[in-house]
Amino acid sequence: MKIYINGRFIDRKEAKVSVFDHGFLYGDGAFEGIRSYNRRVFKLNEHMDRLYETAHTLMIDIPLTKKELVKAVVDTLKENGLKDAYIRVIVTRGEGDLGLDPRKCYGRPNIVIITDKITLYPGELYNKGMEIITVPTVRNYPEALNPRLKSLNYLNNILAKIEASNSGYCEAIMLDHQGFVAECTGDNIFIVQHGVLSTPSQGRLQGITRDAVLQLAKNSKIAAEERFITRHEVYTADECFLTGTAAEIIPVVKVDGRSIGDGKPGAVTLKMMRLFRTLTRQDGVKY
Ligand code: PXG
Repeated sequence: MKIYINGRFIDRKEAKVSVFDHGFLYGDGAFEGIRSYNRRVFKLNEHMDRLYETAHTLMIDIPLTKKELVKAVVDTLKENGLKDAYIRVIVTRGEGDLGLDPRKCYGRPNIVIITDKITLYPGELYNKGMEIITVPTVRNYPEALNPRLKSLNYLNNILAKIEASNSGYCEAIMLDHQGFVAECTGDNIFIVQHGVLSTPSQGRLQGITRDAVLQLAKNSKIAAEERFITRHEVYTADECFLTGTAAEIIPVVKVDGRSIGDGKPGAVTLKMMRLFRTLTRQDGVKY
C-alpha cells in the first residue's frame, strides 16, 4: 500500500509525519472520508468543498488548489490499483513548537491521502436493521466547536462512541445542547413519518450522503424536510435510517429499546437504499 504524503508516494511502513505536527499535538487539522465505486469517486468535488471550508474556518491555507488535490486523490487510487475504495484525505496545520499558537507553525500544512477498503457494519445489519441508543455526551455546542467542521478533533464523537460500545451498541444518537436530535457519532440520521422524510436542521455535520439522500428524495417526489427533531419523534416514527460515506444508508429498527414502526426496515428506507446504490454507480469523478 502506498500513501500520498505531500506529493510523494510512500510505502505504508515508512509513511510518517512529525510528532511536532499540530494535527498530532492538538487535532489541529481537517479531514474527509470519501468512497469510490467501480472507478468513480463519489461526490469528490463536494468533499473537496467541505474540506476547503473547514480549512478556511481553521485558517489553514491548503497549499494545493482543489483541482490539484482532486488529481492527487485520483493518482493515489491509481497507484494502489483500487477500483472500490475508502479514501481518507487529511490536512494538518503542519509542524510547530509545543505551544498552541498556530503562527509558530513553521512548516507548510501536511497533506496525506490514504486509500483502503472498509466495511463499517456487518452486512446482515443492512437487511435486519440496527439497534441504537442515545448517549449522554452532547454534540459540540456550535459556538464552541461547530459540528459542521470536519476537523481532526473527533473527541466529542469518540466519547459518544465509547458510551455506545460500553452499552453494547455500534452507533448512537447524540443530542444537541438543547436536547434535540443532532446526529450519530459518524452518521447523519433520518426519520420517516407518514411518508415524509425528516432530518435534523441543526447541530450536525453537513453530511454529503445526507445531501445526496435529500436530492434523491426531491427527484423522486418524496417530501423531505430539515427541522428540529425530538427523541419522541424518533421513537414514534414509521422508519429511521442513518447515512454516511462509510455506512452508506443503514436502517435503524430500535432506538433506546423502542421499536421503530413494525421493527423492520421500512419501504421508504429500502427505496432510498436502492436509489443511493444506483447513484453511486452512475455518479462521480472517473479514473
Ligand atoms: N456525521 C458525522 C459526525 C460524521 O463524522 C457523517 C455525519 C456522515 O457524513 P458524510 O459526508 O460521510 O455523509 C460523518 C462522517 C467512522 C467514521 O469510522 C465516520 C465518518 C467519518 C470518519 C470515520 O465511523 N463519518
